[in-house]
Amino acid sequence: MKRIVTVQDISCLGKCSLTVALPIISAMGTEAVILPTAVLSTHTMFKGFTCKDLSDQIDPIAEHWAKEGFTFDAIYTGYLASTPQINQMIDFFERFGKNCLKVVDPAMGDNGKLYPAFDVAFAREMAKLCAKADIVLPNLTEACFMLDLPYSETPTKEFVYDVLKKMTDLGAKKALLTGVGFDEEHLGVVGYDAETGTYFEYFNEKVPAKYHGTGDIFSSCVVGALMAGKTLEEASAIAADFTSESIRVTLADKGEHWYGVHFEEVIPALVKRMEQ
Ligand code: PXL
Repeated sequence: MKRIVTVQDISCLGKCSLTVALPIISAMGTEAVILPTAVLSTHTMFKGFTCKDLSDQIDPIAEHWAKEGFTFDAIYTGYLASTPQINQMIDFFERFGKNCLKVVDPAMGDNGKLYPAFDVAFAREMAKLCAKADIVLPNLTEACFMLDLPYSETPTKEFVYDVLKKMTDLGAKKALLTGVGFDEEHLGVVGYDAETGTYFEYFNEKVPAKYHGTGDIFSSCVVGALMAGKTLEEASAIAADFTSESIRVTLADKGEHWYGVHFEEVIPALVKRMEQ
């Protein structure tokens, strides 16, 4: 069985980061080892959330794993809790990253804004971790902050292609931009493979709602599909369908769960699709 390690926070309530990565990656048939970056009462879109930064645990945990001789098929990083953790992850890549797929979701913002815990300096540092990755999975907000480009709600295809090219110019081999669309009716993902110089895209019908944690759900599903042997293009389509179906079933619940989506209801269909 493939074994990955995912590095992100535990938002105890909020349907994001580790509480979605674990069930999704496990359901897709890969062992998910976790390295928590912080424990929060909820994600940071709630008022008054608590947050315990776990930076001081990262190096001792990595040290123990190295002593035990553990290796990973992939490292997947998500929400990091503070700037020093970016350098800790660069060290972690050095230590465990050989013969291992390195996937970075630079989770730090959406809709043109950074999340409350972050600033522009954090985004610039995050670009350095993206430079060390095989695959980066930013949304347009995160990519624009890292590249110091103006964010647009309605980006042109040329702009999206340019952003992807610039993300890989940082050093990553492949980049996927999530949550982009070129018309009012569709939303999806556009990818670029710098090794072959090719772009690809996959869109679904746009669902008129925004929920938290959907980026984490998408990225977890991409990692799960890659570990199951799918290409990045196939993994993008599987993850985009899973995320958009999760949003659709949540909408039917009359907004009761504004803070996250009912991805649980779509897991059986995802497992079936992975068997094909
Ligand atoms: O879904 C991204 C995310 C992850 N972790 C925490 C967050 C957010 C988004 O707000 O606050 C703690």
